Amino acid sequence: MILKKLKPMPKDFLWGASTSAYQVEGANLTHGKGPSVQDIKKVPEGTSELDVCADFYHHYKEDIALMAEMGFKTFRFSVAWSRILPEGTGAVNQEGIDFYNNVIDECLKYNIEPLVTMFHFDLPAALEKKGGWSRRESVDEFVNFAKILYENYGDRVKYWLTINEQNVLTLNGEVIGTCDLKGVDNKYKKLYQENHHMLLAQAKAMALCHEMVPGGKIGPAPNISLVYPASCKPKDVLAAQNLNAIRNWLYLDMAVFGRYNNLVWAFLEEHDATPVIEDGDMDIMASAHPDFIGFNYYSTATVEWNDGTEPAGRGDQQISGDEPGVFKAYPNPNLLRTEFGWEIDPDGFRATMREIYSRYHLPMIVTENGLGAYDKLTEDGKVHDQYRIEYLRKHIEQIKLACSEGVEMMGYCPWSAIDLVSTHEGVVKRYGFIYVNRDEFDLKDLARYKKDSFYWYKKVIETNGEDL
Ligand code: BGP
Repeated sequence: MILKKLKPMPKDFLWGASTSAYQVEGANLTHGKGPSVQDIKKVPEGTSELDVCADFYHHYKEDIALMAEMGFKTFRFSVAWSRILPEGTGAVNQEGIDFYNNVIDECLKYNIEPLVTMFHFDLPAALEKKGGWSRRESVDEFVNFAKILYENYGDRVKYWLTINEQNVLTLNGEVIGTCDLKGVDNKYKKLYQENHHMLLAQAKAMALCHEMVPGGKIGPAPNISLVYPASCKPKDVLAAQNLNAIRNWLYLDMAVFGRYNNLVWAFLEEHDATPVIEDGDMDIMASAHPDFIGFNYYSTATVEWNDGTEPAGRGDQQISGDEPGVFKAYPNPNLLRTEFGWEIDPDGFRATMREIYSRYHLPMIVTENGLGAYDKLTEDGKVHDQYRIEYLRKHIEQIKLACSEGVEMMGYCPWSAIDLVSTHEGVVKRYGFIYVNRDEFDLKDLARYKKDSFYWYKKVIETNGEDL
């Protein structure tokens, strides 16, 4: 459909951007914080440790002031579970509670609505040592953490996200450093049991939010990429449906309808990997409801039929691996790629928004979207990131089109508000509107510089998306 008359963006549209605790804060083993799985993982060769990152822990006032200067209506950040509870359960670290109190108050000072992710890839290492999400106890541990967050911040935080990219945790945990499958007999059995516990924890946390936070709104935050068939061969269409179910719909069907997607269930039966479901679990899943859907979007995925004769292949958040007998990744020849090999597909963004909305009919907020690049700081302190502006402009255009087509969009939070450490590609893969002056190993002065995209996004927000 080509629309000539676009509707204006919703008046209270939440323009903002995102970060996550372990990638931005630094101070990872100080101020009472316990280690998380990210702090004990083997750092990929040639990339920095997480002890400093962008040093948001010490720069948050300056950084939030810059976000306010851009006109942010919201700021999505995550709480490091092990900063609040160094052991994952038990004693609370008051300094951690205070830190996020300060961050929240600083946002509110500028009328920036905090959008808080409860868990973004950084399970406390103490819990991981006991078996992490594979244990049934992990459900209560997460709910206990959620309760502490609601008690402490629920008077000021209205918007909550449960688990960042649970689908990436399940499908690509080894790449992002959240799990180790060496020596595991049936990886599906392990991963989907953990996944079941996370789904249950999410359902309970959503219900508890509605009980404890007056006017609180909560939703999931999976990474959703619509999957295309490589051709119109019927078998390629089946392969695309397979990956759509495994990668996307399992998570949203469960969050919204409280039921297992049938294709995924059949896949798990086939691999002797159905999770143990205790009495009452499915009632809990079915009775919890999100108020909105948060989702991260970087690109679509394309797959072809896989007859099962080739071995499995590994991908990352955006590059699909191969699953024998289920799907095989297919590089889309119609799309350009970022310097880091991720496909760029703004039209696919609209297709993804349309599809999610037609399945679930809930308002949506984009919790991540953006371009990782090797930005360069010029001698006069500028960063000319026209490529990022182009990327974001094309994606925002698609939000405007989707809104005009009746899709309910609440907000847009690109990744990332400020430069931070990538999940597995170091500091050199930058996403921010704000440049942080450091290299992989040379911390320099950590000074903040406004990139060209900073001024551009400020104008976009000022005009509520009219002036792109
Ligand atoms: C998402 C994660 C983020 C973020 C982003 C970019 O999967 O939620 O934490 O890092 O991807 O990925 P990367 O850092 O690998 O470029």
